[in-house]
Amino acid sequence: MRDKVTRAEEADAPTPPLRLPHGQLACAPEPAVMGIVNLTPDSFADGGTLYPEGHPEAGLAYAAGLLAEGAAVVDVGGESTRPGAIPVPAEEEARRVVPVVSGLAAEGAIASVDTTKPEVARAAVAAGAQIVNDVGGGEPGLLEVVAETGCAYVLMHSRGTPATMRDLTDYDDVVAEVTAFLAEGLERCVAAGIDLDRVAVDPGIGFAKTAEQSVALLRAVPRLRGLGRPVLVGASRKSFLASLLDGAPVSDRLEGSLAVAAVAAADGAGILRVHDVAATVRAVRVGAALGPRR
Ligand code: PMM
Repeated sequence: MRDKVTRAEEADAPTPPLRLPHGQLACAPEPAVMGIVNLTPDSFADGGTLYPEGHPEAGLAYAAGLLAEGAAVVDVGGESTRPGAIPVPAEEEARRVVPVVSGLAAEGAIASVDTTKPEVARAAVAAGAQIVNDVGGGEPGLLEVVAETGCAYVLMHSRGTPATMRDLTDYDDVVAEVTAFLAEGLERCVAAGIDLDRVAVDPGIGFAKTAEQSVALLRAVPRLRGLGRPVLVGASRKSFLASLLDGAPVSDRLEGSLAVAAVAAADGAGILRVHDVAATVRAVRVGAALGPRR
């Protein structure tokens, strides 16, 4: 009974916006849609088509398309995080992301940089990125850059590295442990001098999680909202969908991704990181209208 009351209270609390260096990102009444631009030769979802070495035009044109489809933010990444991916040196990663970030900033668009490296974050923020999307869980060096530059920050739960995370899925209670990690991470942000109105939290779907654990975390969005910050959900085209959809390959995961987006919107998620922007914008509009769920 107590649990029910808590869930209902959490579902009713308004989702705060994310404060940016220039303005803010509204995360309610519908979640902000964050479109993905992976500038890597080995991305699992788009096969590296946006990475013609030294030619940012393809990445920029693609990003402009996502904005036209309704993305509120474009997340630019230069290193694949898929399990087993090969690490990229910071200099090379910055060379990939900076031209696209600065092109987006020049157009007045909100760019986010997907990185775990302080040097890359610093270069991208200098080029105009307003959000550092940290899939590394908050290393002190990266928090320092966020505090110094005044950018916004996504704190994501993960364990290990892309090389090791598949073997790091032992949890007693995945929802409790991820929630505790994020709560502790928010405290580390405060200690580093980062105002919490600039921070979003993310359970890290697929990062050191089995399919069942990813599903449990998606069901826990109302509870994660209890942390008081916008909850980012990154589930688009991910492999847990294959286990729900008879092994569907990446190319057959659109409907599953949209189902997650609609339910996450109904549950009050603040930001959805997705590949298929136009379809997701429509799905979340309906999902948000049907929430909050009880
Ligand atoms: N997933 C990926 C990369 N970056 N960032 C956040 N905040 N949350 C995620 O779930 C996340 C991320 C991996 O997916 P991709 O290879 O399709 O970009």
